[in-house]
Amino acid sequence: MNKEKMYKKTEIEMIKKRLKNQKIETPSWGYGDSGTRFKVFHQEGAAREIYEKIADAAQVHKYTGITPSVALHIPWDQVDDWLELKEYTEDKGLKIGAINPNLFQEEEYKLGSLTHPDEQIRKKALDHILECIEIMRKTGSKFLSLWLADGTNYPGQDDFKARKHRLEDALQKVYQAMDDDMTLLIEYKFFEPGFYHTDIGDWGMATLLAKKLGPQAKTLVDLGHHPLGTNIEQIVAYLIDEDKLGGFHFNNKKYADDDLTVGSINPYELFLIYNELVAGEEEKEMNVAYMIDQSHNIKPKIEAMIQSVMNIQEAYAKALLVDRESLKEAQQAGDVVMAEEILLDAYRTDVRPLLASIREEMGVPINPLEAYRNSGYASKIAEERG
Ligand code: PSV
Ligand code: MN
Repeated sequence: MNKEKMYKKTEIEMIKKRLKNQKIETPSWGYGDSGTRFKVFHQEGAAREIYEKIADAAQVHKYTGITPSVALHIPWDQVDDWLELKEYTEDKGLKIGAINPNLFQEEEYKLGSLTHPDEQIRKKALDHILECIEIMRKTGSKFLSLWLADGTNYPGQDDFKARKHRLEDALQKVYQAMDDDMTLLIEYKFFEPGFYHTDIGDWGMATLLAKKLGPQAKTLVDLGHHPLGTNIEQIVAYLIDEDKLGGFHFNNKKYADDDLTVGSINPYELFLIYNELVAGEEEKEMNVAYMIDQSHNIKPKIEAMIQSVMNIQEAYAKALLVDRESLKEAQQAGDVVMAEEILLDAYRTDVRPLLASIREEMGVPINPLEAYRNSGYASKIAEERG
C-alpha cells in the first residue's frame, strides 16, 4: 500500500538548494540567564549583555550555517551606540533581525500599554514603539515584532471594545511611522499575563488588526501561544492563503507557553506546519520571518539553540520530501489512507544523510552539536565571563 517515491536527481538538487537557503533567526534573550517566577538559575558563561549575546549567536551560525540574524528586545538590549552594535554584529557575520518593543515591564503598564484607559500611558507605550522604529533604521532591521501583554484579570475590569479601539488607533500611528520596507508583525497569545482576557487573544484578532492596517502588517504565530489541541497547521495554511503570515516564534509546549525546545514534544505537529509552509512556498512568494522564541532555563543556551535549529531543519527537510502530486491525487480520489500514508512516508524518512550532505556542501560541520561541544567555546566563555 505504501507508495515509495523515487526522487529524480534534479528533485534532490532542488530540495538541497531550498535547505541551503533556509534561514532561522535566534533571539538575543535566548542566550542570557533565564528562569521562571520561582527561580532564575545562573549558567556559567551565559551572556550578560548584548555584545556577548551576539557573540554566542554567531557560534550557532558558525556551526549550523542557517542562523544569520539575531532578534533584539528593547530595552533589554539597549545600547548607546547602535552603529557600533551593528558593525560588531556584521563583523561576527550576522545581521540585526526583528526589533521587539517591551511593553510589559513598566509599573505603569499594570492595566495595559496601548490599550490602557489613561491616554498618557498609551502615549508612553506608543513613544517606545516609535523609538524602536528609529532603532530599526539605525540597525537595518526590517521587522517590528509586537507582542502586547495587554489584557485584564477580572470580568468587568475594562471595556473590550474601548480597548480594541485604543489599540487600533495606536497601531495606525505605528503603521504610519514605518518605512515602506518595514513589516509590522502582530503576535497573539490567548492568556498570560492577563488571565481573564488578552487584547490580542488569537490569530483571528491579530489578522483582523493586520488587515485593517494594510499589507505591511502581518500575523506572527508563536507555537506556544495556543490552547492545547489547536490545529496550528490549519492556521498557518489560512494565513498563507490570506497573505498574512508574517513570522514565527518557534518553540514547543507541553502545557502552556513552556518555551520547550522546538520539535521536542510534538515533532509531527512541527512537520505538519512545515508541510503547509512548503506547500505555500510552491504557490507564492512568501516573506516570512522564521524566528526562535525560547529561553532555556536548564539546558546550556548555545547547545539548546543549535539543537532547536537542527530540529527545525529536519522538519523542513521532511516536508520537502512530501510527494505533493500523489498527495493531490489521493485527496482528489478521496483516498484518505493513501493521503495520510504519503505524509507519513516523508515524516518517517531519515533525513540525516541528506542534511549531512548539504552541511558538507555548505562548509559547516556534519554534526553541528558535536562540533560545537568539541570546540571548547563553552569552557572559554565560562572562564572569561565567570
Ligand atoms: C511572550 O510570551 C513572548 O512570546 C513574546 O514574543 C515576547 O516578546 C517573548 O515571549 C519574550 O518574553
Ligand atoms: Mn513569542
